Amino acid sequence: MLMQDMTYPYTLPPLPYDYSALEPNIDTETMHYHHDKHFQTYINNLNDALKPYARLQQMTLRELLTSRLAVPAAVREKIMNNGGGVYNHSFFFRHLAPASEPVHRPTGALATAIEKTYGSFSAFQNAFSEQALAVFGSGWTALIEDKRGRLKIVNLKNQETTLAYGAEPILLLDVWEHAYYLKYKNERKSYVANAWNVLVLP
Ligand code: MN3
Repeated sequence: MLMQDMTYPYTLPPLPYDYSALEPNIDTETMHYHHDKHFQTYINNLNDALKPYARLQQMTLRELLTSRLAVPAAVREKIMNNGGGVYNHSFFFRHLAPASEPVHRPTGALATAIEKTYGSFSAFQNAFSEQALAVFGSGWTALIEDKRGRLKIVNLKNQETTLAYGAEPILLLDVWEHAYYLKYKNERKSYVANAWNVLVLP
């Protein structure tokens, strides 16, 4: 079951590959910190915020994130921020794979849609990378299909999610510094360029 369909209490899903599997594109130490510490912290904080609210504990993560006003004001920001962090990271880690696997180029309907919208996969990569470099501070870059069925690259601040667009991410790249700083330092551009070797395209 996907994490977005789960309810309280949330637990850290194991990485579906080894911590070193994405080397040298994403280093082992970053994977340990990012998955075991950062992701775990969002999960802990979300559980902590939900602890006193039996009603919210019955709601799935997706329901929580799309029912902002149903969440008491006292914990709304905490649940939206940390729930968003859980949603985004659950997607992010699941949609990375070792560079050797043949899953890093779009196929089928997505390949056709990308070509139609951007001209070519490499033109799409350039557009997506450029947008990832334009995220000011912490956030994410995502590819979504909007409500009219068009592909769209969107930037998300902090732990906002694509659910704000009524969509699940097709592709989602973490551009918080914690995603790359240990290896790439301030070179987000190199991180984004190398991320294409390990990002999974459906
Ligand atoms: Mn992160």
